[in-house]
Amino acid sequence: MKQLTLAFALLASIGLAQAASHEHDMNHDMAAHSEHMTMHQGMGVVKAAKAGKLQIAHEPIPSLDWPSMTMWFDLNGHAGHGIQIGDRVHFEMMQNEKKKWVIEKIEKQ
Ligand SMILES: [Cu+2]
Repeated sequence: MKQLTLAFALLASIGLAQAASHEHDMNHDMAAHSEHMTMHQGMGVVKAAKAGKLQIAHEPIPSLDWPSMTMWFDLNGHAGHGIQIGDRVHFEMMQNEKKKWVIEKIEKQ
């Protein structure tokens, strides 16, 4: 949650009075933002891994109209810990501001 960290850093750097008035706008922005950040569910098998990324041969993802394919996903935070190559997984992902697909949650099936 880089954005949250940034938001808190911002809040900390401005005065309390300003922070109070800023809060409403920030909440509003976050609410609007979350509408774009739709979570999608996928199933697949982990094919490869590198720092902060997993390659998954995923099944079709109806919510995105994606066929099955093998692709790399970014991992958010601790997502992916304990997951190994060859694991069959269920995952939840969303597209970030840079249009990259990021796995927020992944678990072995
Ligand atoms: Cu894909």
